[in-house]
Amino acid sequence: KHKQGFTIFFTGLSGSGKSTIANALMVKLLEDGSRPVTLLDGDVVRKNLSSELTFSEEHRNLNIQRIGYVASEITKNRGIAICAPIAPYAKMRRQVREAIEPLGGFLEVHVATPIEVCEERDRKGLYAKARAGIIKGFTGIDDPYEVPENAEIVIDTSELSPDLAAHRILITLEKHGYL
Ligand code: GGZ
Repeated sequence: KHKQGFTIFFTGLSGSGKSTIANALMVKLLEDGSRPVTLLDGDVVRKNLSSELTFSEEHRNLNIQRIGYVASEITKNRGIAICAPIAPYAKMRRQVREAIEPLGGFLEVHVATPIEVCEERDRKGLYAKARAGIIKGFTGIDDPYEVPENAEIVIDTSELSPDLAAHRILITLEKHGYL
């Protein structure tokens, strides 16, 4: 009892599978039932917390700063925060990590599904729009994604199902003593 809180911070391209894995993980953590779980999904945050922001570097960074702040408060209060933004910039990912690590656990999960696979899926038709120049500054097409170098977990959803991915994360959380 009185375990510390922790944050699971997903990062990866649009369509890489972050939301699907994050949701599967949330279900498993809720089954465990010991602590409240808060999911801060990229597009939900965009709608509710960052609705005035664009996808410029400055605004993406502000978006990640907000997500990081909410996650740090949850972690401090011994809850579980699951964040699932693209978070394309290493500097911001490091900033969030450094803010949260003193308050509890922090686990970075790089959903490293190849862009060819994300684009092939194109569940929202956004890659087609980006290729056509209808959306400008789309991550991985004409906007940067800085590949994480210190993620605790790397998952490629073209090789691993969302459920197995969530299971792997759960095992890692146990190994770190967070659960
Ligand atoms: C990247 C974009 C863009 C651009 C709209 N670049 O697959 P989705 O649709 O549902 O998730 C993507 C989401 C990315 O928002 P984040 O808040 O996660 O990004 S960041 O961490 O960089 O702040 C995508 C949609 O918004 N989307 N335009 N230009 N993704």
